[in-house]
Amino acid sequence: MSNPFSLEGKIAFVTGASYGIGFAIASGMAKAGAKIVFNDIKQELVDKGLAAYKEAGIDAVGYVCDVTDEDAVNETVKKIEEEVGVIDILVNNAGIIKRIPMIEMSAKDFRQVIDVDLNAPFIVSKAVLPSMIKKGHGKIINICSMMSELGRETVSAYAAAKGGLKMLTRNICSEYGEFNIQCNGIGPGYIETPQTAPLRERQPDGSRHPFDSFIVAKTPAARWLKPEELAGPAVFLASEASNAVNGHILYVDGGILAYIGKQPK
Ligand code: NAP
Ligand code: GCO
Repeated sequence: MSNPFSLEGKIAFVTGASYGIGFAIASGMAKAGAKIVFNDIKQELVDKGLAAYKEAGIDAVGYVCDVTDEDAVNETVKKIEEEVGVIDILVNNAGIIKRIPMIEMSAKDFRQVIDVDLNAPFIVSKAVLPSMIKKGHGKIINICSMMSELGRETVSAYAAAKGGLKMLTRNICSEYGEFNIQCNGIGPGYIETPQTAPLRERQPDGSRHPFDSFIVAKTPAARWLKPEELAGPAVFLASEASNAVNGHILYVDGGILAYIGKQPK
């Protein structure tokens, strides 16, 4: 019996994966046998990503593409299909956040976050679905968030986008499950990446950032999680082992959603 967790012979397209969570997920998928394709907005970041993958012994293929630009996405998916092959696994990872109190946030800023974190997963999923349907299988994994379930100050646009991404995940499952396509989400907890670096910056007196201490108290393991800890769940959702899992958001949060938080001393 073949290994149901293997990704041998599969092509995985991970958006925004020059570094951070995308890079960690792509690296885990490569170790499971997948051929990795990724994109980033700037050539210099694609080059940086290619060097990092090479350093990790991964022969990845990179494309410059802004995931919010539908024409560019369609052109890139066409190029991937011609140059690498039909995409079996899509990870909608690319994302931004703007931490601004809602009443101070411009509509332009709000729209930009929605554009990258919600509209883009729609655009990229729409671009890869026809070939998945033709091929008779496909996996789409949307990188959701704690903010798919919870709100907090200053992240109104991001929470709206990630809440919407949870429902887009469920709708792709509902609309395309009959074509043997599984669409699930991963909801990471608080992960040590450039996106959260401002929340972990040491204070001028050398003490921990208040938000850093807050998250440590809200996480049962009393620590921030690492990007690499998302790779195993992503490989599971990308593999045949999860063919009966659809429309599910797998929270990889160290237990945050289950925990009221440590009582302050
Ligand atoms: P990150 O370090 O900021 O990396 C985001 C990546 O997305 C970068 O490579 C970025 O490229 C790329 N990107 C942004 N806008 C893009 C666009 N329009 N087109 C193409 N690529 C674009 O973020 P991360 O922490 O790795 O997060 C990755 C995903 O996980 C995001 O969806 C984020 O919302 C989600 N997430 C993160 C955490 C966390 O704690 N870190 C937790 C839950 C969910 P550039 O450098 O060129 O902008
Ligand atoms: C924030 C953080 C979070 C994480 C992640 C949590 O400002 O609260 O950036 O939003 O990025 O989404 O799951």
